[in-house]
Amino acid sequence: MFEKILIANRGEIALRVIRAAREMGIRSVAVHSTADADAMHVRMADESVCIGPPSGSESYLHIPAIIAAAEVTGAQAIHPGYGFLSENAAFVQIVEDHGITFIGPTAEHIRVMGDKITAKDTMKALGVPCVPGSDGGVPDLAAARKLSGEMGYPVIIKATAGGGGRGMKVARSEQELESAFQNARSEAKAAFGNDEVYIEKYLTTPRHIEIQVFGDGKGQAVHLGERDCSLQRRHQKVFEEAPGPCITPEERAEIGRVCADAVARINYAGAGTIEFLYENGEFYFIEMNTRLQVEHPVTEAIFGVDLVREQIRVAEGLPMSFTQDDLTINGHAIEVRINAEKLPEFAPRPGRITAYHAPGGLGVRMDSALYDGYSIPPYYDSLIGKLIVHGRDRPEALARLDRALGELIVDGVENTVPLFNALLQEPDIQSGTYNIHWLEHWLAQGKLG
Ligand code: MV4
Repeated sequence: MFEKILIANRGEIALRVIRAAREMGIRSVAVHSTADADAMHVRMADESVCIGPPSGSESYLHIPAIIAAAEVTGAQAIHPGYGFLSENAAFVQIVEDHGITFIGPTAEHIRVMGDKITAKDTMKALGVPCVPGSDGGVPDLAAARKLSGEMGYPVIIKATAGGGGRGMKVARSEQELESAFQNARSEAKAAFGNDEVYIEKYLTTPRHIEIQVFGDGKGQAVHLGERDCSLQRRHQKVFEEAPGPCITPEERAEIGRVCADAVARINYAGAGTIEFLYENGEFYFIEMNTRLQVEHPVTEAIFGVDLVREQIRVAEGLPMSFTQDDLTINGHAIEVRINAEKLPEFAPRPGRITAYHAPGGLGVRMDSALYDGYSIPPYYDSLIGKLIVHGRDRPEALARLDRALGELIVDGVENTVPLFNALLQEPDIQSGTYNIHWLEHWLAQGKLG
């Protein structure tokens, strides 16, 4: 059993991991930049190590400093959280080469899923339904023209090394193909140093439905249903819910079984998310994320499990504490992301928090590293809290969200709370009738001013 683990992250996710570790009797080591000396994760951990100056690349991304911190404190394992080094295969290899356990999947699984063509090939071979498209990379414009003509427009051109929406171009007709193809290539080259692209049929009005999977690394795996994360702005999720308002129990059982079987067969270890586009009752695989996601609490709420505890157990070589038959859905959960951003532009607003009060009561969870008087530094992302509500059904969760937002006080920096107050008034949000374009259309109509 681990006696001490290091958390290579900051903010609310660092607290999330420290809390799970403490409940398991495991001591925690926080690492921090000089800008985060007063951060809550440093205060909450059992010990802390300063690993560098403010910029992420010189601190939370600086592998030698993190390895040194683990070595000097005697931490036996490292939890990466999300972002930063969480999907960096080279980091995982270095951690393991130093005799430290990485709490997450193997370097090889991260590498496979990081290359979007290899990920798709792997999933397809495992029986996961994929978006129709090119067989691997598309070498030149002539090949792109031929395939797109056969498949029919619209098509989407994606970077093999991309993901999360970076380096994608849509071509709605053959006339648009040449510039879309060349732009996708040059953007991919500039962003990832790799200009390989692939092509898919463009789905015009899908929902983003992702399946939570969990493996023990030894051929056992389960699924924990889906989350609907369709409400996004510029590929940043703002509102997530589980179960998906449009997914039937039969659809869940079927796609869940396919996903759990797929990750079992590759001996996947730990938490993973298989992302799909969902349109006209069909699921189409797009990407797999090999980390714990920001929105994992909605899954924890409806299944009553602690996913970080399970990650730590599996990293220790223990079995998961549940089987598929133990996993049943209880009610409905919604998460909203509270970002230090000025609306309607979503412009980052670092600064001092002059008052903070977290909501409470039945079915309310506030994951945040804020405190009264804290200064949000300008160097990192703008997520300052996640409000998660759980109710017996979706209407109860929506009412609870409205009530909890009313209790929440975050003064001193503008933030995204007014967005959620406005969204709760919308009939489409109340009914769960939205797709991946809904939020951008709504914002373009000037609904936030
Ligand atoms: C697509 C698509 C339509 N058709 N692929 C964007 C992020 C990346 N993970 C995949 N993305 C998309 N891939 C096909 N074949 C539309 C998107 C997309 C999107 C997906 C999920 C959530 C929000 C989105 C917003 C714009 C485009």
